[in-house]
Amino acid sequence: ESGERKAKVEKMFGFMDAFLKNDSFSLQKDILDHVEYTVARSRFIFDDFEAYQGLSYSVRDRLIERWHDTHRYFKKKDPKRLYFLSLEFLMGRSLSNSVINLGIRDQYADALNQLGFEFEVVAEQEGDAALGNGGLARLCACQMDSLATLDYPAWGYGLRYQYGLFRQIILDGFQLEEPDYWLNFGNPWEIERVHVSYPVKFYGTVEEEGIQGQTIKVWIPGETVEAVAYDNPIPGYGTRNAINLRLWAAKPSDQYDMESYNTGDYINAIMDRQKAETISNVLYPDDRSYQGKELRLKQHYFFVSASLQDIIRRFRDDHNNFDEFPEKVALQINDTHPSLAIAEVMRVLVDEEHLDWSRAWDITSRVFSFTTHTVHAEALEKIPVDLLGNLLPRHLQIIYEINYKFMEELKSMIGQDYDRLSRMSIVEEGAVKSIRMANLSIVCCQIVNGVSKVHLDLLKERVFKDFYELWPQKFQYKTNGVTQRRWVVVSNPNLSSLISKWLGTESWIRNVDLLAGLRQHVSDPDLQREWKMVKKVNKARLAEYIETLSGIKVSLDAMFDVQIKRIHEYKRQLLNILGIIHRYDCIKNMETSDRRKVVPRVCIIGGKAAPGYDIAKKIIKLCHVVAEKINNDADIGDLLKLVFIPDYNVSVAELVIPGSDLSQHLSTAGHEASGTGSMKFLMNGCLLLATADGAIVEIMEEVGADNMFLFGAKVNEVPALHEKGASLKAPLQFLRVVRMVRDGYFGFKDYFKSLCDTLEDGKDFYLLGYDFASYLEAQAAADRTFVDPEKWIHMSILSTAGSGKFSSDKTIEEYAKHTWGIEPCKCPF
Ligand code: AZC
Repeated sequence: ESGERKAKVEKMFGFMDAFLKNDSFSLQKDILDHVEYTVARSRFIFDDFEAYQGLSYSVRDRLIERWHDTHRYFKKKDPKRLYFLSLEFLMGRSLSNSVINLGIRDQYADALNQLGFEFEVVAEQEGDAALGNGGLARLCACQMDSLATLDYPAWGYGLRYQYGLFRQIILDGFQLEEPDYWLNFGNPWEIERVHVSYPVKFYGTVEEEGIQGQTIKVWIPGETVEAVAYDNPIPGYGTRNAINLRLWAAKPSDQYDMESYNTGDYINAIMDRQKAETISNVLYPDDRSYQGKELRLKQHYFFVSASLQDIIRRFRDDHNNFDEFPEKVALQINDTHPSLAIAEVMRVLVDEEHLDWSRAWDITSRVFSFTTHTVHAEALEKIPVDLLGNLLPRHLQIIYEINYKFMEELKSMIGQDYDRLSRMSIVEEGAVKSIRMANLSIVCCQIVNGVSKVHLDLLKERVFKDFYELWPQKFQYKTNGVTQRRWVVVSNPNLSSLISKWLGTESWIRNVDLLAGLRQHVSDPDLQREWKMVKKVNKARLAEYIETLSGIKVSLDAMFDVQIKRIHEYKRQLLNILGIIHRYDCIKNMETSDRRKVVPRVCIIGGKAAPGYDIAKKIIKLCHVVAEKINNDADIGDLLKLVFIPDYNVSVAELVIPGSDLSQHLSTAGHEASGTGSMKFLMNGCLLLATADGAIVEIMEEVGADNMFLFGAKVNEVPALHEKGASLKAPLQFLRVVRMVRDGYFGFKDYFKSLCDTLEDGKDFYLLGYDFASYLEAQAAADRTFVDPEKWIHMSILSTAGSGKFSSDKTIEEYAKHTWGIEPCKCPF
């Protein structure tokens, strides 16, 4: 740091702790400057989108300033840093979140007003950054917000996909996928770092060389691609700290290969090089299972290699002894996707730094920790050996060596139990010999985390049983959480103000334990009235959105009943739809006088199906045909409506969640690792109708089972139910609604046949039939409660009051203490 330059700047400008000012005049001037000079539109004539751009660039300036100060401070203090490696981050929009975290939302709103614009309208111009699939990816985004807010010295690393998660288009009730070329209109939130770039190598051969009497392996790669950094500052709330999310994009390498140029085929040589960019082009949209695809493996290694070169370079700036690496660096691998990093660190230490194997292994196993997000064994990555050996020949050798040593150690501990040895081996023998990335991660990492208490139990008892018996101390869990900044303050400003008013402080935004203070006011009629008012306003906003989308007018007096998440058989959107058919059928068969007792419902479903997931796509279509029938049945009127919200994403969630009364989390027990949607609804005072699965079990402990509507088989009952198989008979009501679909009551009889087949006795793996009766009971209980508004509001307030445990701030504090060993490092000015 140049003290001289700093003194000069101070003298010229009169140094203040923030270089940029936040008074209304300065903000207006900054917005106009950016409109004129960055966006290159006239400062006199510009539209909402250009206002969004100018505004965002001016916010970005403020982020950059904090970012610089934070990183200068980190550099000075040199704390142990956390590097959070994830192939997916689902950030959504940045504008509102940034200005709220910077504490200048109102100032900006005022400045915009002076210029003739409205903040909300301008903020709506922003598209979502959807560089991820679902829960896992959104969790990372929430955790970045908490890491910044809690002043942890952390970096996020990811990939800058050109195409984010596909856009869902609904045509005649069928899902179509459209590419999400999200960078089309520029991205004011990133900073391209042309000078931060690293070569990433692929293919080639491994040769042996003798150096000082030792034989070492040398990888002679066959292809080089350049990784260029794009930085996305992440501001903390109520702190000057802003951390970095560094995303890599692939570019052709400068290290050109003479041969292709010498052939004289200049154009084709360039076209070939251009192919390098495809590596980071597209996010894989399937969140179910891993297919051994070369491009995907290339993405993983591209990401791992670039990130580690960057991390090691930063470490080397201040250290030259790798024994200090674990004291200065924590590497978190988010699911197994980045787990090649283990082999890469070993390769660098052994082949490039010439450390002996055991020292290198000791260091490597002390820096990594691993979190798994699934209970489904088929979602654990397996990389075919042929593929890996071709793309990364040296890494395959290293993984074999790690496995060899592990197997030897294991044999000495458990003897010749070959079944168990083969189950635990990193290498899976079989028709396609493969590397089990989860086993590699468990063998290497000192700590393996699950994402809820139930998830850990399942890991211990089922998924990683053998490993748990060997190393019980490795296995921990950190219950997932979501950030109250985005999910309440940004998306539900009315509720946020109401909470602050009743708690007498805004401190809950940083110290979420304070939310529990709402309990003492729960019976206050004033709070109840205001709480109800806020819900009504949010429902009106959602109703307006629904009307614009679908033309359907919904009544604000109806219960808004919502299920939004990726479409999966285990998440049982089908159970929801069958329940709706049942409700419809009951109303149709009711005496008119009884209809008066029916609680009107607006059922809302949203979510994307993986493009190749046939059954999930049929569920979407079923939802549409059922909606078509019900919504056009004049006889039913406002008693029941069904709406499918297309293209569900983060910003849609921000609109839908605050306007919901009831939210459904229906996974067959033992299938949802945690679930985080439930937490967002809970914070917003929506009541949950749920199975006792994943984090719901802990939510029950916090808010009390009597403040929720629970149903269905329990985690420990499911295996026995599966054993009963075909002898498990579904109830008549269930058979009746399935029959309606099967017989073509809603049309598309042939198309739905395979879907109905999954529900036959003995084939109903997800136990829809078994759980149906208790599901309907839970629904009936929700109806009974809804007609007692006082009781409903009471439960709603208690839901928010009990949601503190599910803030990502809590999760991150746990990780910091018990997994990463990092301390806050707060930028002082
Ligand atoms: C999800 C889990 O399904 C969900 O239960 C959990 O809450 C979430 O991770 C965060 O831990 N898993 C995924 O989203 N998985 C993929 C591959 O996208």
